Amino acid sequence: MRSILKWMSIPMLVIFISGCWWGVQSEQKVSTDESITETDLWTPPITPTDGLGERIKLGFSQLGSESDWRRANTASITEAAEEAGITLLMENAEQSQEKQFESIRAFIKQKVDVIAIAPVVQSGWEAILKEVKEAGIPVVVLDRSVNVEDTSLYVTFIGPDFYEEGIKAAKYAIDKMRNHPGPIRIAELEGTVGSTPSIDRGRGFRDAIADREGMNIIWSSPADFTVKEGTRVMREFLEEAGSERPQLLFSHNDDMAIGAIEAIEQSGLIAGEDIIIISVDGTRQAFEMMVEGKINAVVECNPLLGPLLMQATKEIMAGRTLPKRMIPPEDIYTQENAATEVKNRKY
Ligand code: GYE
Repeated sequence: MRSILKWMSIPMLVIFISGCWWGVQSEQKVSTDESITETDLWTPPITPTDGLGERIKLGFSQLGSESDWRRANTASITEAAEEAGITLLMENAEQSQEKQFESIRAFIKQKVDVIAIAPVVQSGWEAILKEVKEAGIPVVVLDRSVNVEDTSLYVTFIGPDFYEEGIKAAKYAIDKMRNHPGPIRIAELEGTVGSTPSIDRGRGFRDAIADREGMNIIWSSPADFTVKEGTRVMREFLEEAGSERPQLLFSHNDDMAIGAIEAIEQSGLIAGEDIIIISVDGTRQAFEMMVEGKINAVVECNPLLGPLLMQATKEIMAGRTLPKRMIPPEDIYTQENAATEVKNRKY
């Protein structure tokens, strides 16, 4: 295998490896970023295994358990590791980057074969990733990304395109409000400060609403991706707004939207009518709320990354080069198709 790989050009490799992936994950087609250059690609310092030796040991630093998305993500990784016969050492950092560093150092000491990280925030990773590189352990970045200049510090980033999710949400908002004379007052519940999904969903949404005059984000605050904070922050928005209430809410995840609905209903307003609600993730509970008419649209963000992570881990251990970026496919759902889709939701 190694000798075949040696003479393949990088674009060929990307296609070749994508091919392997698509074979394994046929129901979950992954796209890759083909703008990646040869120097961006990580070359394995390890001796490839033939798959017959000891079980692969994967250390995974999960960032927390703040939402239904996160719980589904943790379950997917646990199940996929078991199915793949990979020994998983998983640590929950409870939203602390410092704790993530500690578990990563512990993984180095335990001599795991591969380290996967779902980073709570995107900055501050350079030094720890250098430590991991010096220890000769390959890193997979999962879900949220890291902002590092030297991208050779990780092998691949498997995770959604959050900017695109923000754009999808904004396009729905523009369409939904097309007959509204405006100006349109928008409230935004942001996720964890400094996290990639919060930064990029906010950016995508803003860039896309700039196309339609009179759509203004009047209220915007972080609510940490949780139900509880969603209720608290939305209550504050409504109190501040008085009779000039928001006409549209963009929530960076379903949990905060569900929390916000509680505040909206407590204030005597009708969620989904008096205030149009758009959120991100696509949890079963959000689908049920769409069926009830309380949420208008949900941009899907896929947490079921376990099989992709296990596949990547095996490819790395087999000495193969991976595409630098893998993006799971995602959709947008509205009240029109929620009832037929709700039963298909896996999380
Ligand atoms: O949207 C949110 C979770 O990083 C994509 O984190 C993930 C986000 C997800 O808490 O619900």
